[in-house]
Amino acid sequence: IANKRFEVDLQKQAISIEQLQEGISEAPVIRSMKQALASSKSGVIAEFKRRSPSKGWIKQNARPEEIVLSYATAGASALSILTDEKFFGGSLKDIRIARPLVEIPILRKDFIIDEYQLYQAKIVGADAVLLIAAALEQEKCNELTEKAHSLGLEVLLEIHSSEELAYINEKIDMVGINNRNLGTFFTDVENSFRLAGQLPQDAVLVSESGISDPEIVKRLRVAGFRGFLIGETFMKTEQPGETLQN
Ligand code: IGP
Repeated sequence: IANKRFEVDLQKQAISIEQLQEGISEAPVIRSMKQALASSKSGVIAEFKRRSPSKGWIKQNARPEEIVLSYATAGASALSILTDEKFFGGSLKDIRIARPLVEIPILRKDFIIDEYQLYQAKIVGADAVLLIAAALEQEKCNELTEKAHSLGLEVLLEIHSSEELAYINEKIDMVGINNRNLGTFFTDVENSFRLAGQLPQDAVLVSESGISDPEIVKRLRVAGFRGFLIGETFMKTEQPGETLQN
């Protein structure tokens, strides 16, 4: 079912869930991001994004063909691919293109509020999805987590403050602390250190946003973080993969 028209219709949510369900059996088996982070060396989740609300265009014509392989070769443990079109200039197609090029797990990074988006993620070959506590009622978040699991997708739950700790439960695969305030776009990695002590010891912890140098990664690792989600620091350079390598 992977033809050009399909891609456009999928993005527009113009294909029925029933039809997508048929396609799911053809979707690739998941590569566990949770395991990749728990076991691997770098823990870096390298992000592909062309623009952001805070920075505008970072790399308008970036092609996943050129960047994701260089991320993987440079030692990324996983990829994060922005599929939001309006704010991040991404699309589901970026995941479809990236999937056969790398073996590391791929996170669909988007504002997920509906199960349809989980089907989209699975169909194009994502292994995990982001669920943002600030964008979801707790019950809805639990529902989407269960649905994601039933489709063979893992969940990275994003929280930003201690008020959102209640969203964490044993079903969540990975917990991300966003260092970016979604209201002001201001980033402060200290947010990860502040919240680290309040998080379950056995959770796979990810620090997200505003990570700009290897020293910070070292300190985050000591604080218990296993994953480091890094976008702009790589994307703004000429050769994002080489920047990760260095
Ligand atoms: C990456 P940065 O500062 O390294 O580019 O950040 C990632 O954490 C950021 O893109 C992000 C995001 C999000 C984007 C974190 N949570 C939710 C969109 C939606």
